[in-house]
Amino acid sequence: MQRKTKAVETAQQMTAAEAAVATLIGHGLDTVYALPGVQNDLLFEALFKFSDLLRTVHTRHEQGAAYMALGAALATGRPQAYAVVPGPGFLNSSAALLMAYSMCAPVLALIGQIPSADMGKGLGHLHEIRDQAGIIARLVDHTALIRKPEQASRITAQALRAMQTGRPGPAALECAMDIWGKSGPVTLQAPLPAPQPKIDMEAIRRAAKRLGTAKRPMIICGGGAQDAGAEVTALSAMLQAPVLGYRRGRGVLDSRDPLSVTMPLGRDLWGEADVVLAVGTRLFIQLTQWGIDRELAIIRVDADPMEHNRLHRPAVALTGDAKPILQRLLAELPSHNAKRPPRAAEMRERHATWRKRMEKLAPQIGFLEAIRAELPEDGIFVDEVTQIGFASRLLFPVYKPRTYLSPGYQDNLGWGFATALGAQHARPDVPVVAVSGDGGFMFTANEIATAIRHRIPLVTVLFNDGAFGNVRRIQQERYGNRLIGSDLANPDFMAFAKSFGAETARVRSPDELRQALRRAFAHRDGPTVIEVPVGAMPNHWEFILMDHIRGG
Ligand SMILES: Cc1ncc(C[n+]2csc(CCOP(=O)(O)OP(=O)(O)O)c2C)c(N)n1
Ligand SMILES: [Mg+2]
Repeated sequence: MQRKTKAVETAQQMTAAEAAVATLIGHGLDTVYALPGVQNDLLFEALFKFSDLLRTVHTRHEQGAAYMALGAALATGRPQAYAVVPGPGFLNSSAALLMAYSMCAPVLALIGQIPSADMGKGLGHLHEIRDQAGIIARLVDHTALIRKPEQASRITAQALRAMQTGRPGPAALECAMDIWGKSGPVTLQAPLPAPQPKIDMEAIRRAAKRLGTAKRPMIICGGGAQDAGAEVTALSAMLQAPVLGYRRGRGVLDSRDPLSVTMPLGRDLWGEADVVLAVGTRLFIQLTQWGIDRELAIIRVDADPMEHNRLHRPAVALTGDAKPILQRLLAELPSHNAKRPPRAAEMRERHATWRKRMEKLAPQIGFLEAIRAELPEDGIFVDEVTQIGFASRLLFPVYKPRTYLSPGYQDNLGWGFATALGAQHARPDVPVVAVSGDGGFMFTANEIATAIRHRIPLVTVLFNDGAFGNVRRIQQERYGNRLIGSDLANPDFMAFAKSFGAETARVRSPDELRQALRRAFAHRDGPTVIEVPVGAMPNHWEFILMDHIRGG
């Protein structure tokens, strides 16, 4: 039954921009990441008016604003917003918006428009772009144009609801520059409840029976399991089922639990399992690389019903948020559950065996251990498309949900620094550390200025090998050492970071890194950049790109 939501206040005279901003505040948002310009002047007037309740964090490039909103959304699990001018402003933010879509992150883009009377006429207004709405609609599932102040609050609330409905993800609102400033009688819209799909209890029972009678059950978590840590942990213990989290599923089950696995051990376990419970994951690697056969039954839990059958028809499909579904499953399971011997000792041994085989990654392991030793349990680690990042996906222990942010299937190089800034801004209570290569860091290094301006104490560990090292290695190993476009002329990173006012350190060993991190985490007034000069790093790909283990 759809509940009618009451208007929180009676109508009052407001501009469209004020209505939108007041609605964001009414939904619990406390920040807009933004970069101004003439089309959004009247939006910024509203942001000024409400600045006691909603902070405007301005960046130096629109990609920075959008990545910061993404980082804030990933670190908190709550919706976040950014605002940019149309045309180039929107396009500058688009790689981050694309990424928010691929990561199912609730990011709201507020995008300006040319004067309403001329939209679509192709006159060539400042920042005009053909069919902006059409381009936006390719990037996000929900988009709307604010046409009148009277509609602005409801349209904003609908966008925020859409971001939490079904498969979560970004939404976008456009508003013409003259409409932002138009006044009218506005009734502020309270949050609209997101419809929850009814949980299929018959499917819960079938899933419980399958899992309960399984000999070697296994759980696989993706980003959609991040808010179901307690339930996954309880299910894992009840079933003695190992839990595989790679990248976006890391931290759902604490890495210190011997049943918590990542790759490559997860692949061995996939090869042995008879029933897999897949929670909020596309199972892309498993189904396209590791293989599937009739001996393995899959139970899927996904907020998006389209996801269940994309690659394979599961034995049981459950649609909705993971948490309530797993709670039902936990209640149903004991009446079906077989007794299984505890697997802790076996799992410890298997972890140790793989750990030995991965010793060739010693340089990466050393630095990752140093970071883990200094980063508190609830500190946040932001992964990047760099060799240390790839190794972290396999080897960095993660203790809690939402403390390991990994860039999803888009794998945008250069997301890390700005996204981590957003995470640190939204979670000032915990330290955030970003790792980065010299290549990726320079994508958003300009945002050191943002960290200084807004006193964001992000700690960045920058691994400088003077190259797009990952690309260089591929050229060396696969393309006869024909090196092209992979060497980098770098600034003196310490002088560069210092010139903004950042704290800096240059370290050469894991021990030195630990000391530098200790100092950096104690400095809560602004950013620190720690440079680690490194040589070529050993190849990690054999532990990530592994071929089939089932299905012939
Ligand atoms: C947006 C984007 N452009 C290009 C790539 C391809 N790419 C993947 S890794 C990489 C090199 C990264 O260099 P660096 O950040 O220095 O890390 P390193 O490999 O040296 O450790 C490139 C260019 C990408 N993943 N994303
Ligand atoms: Mg590099």
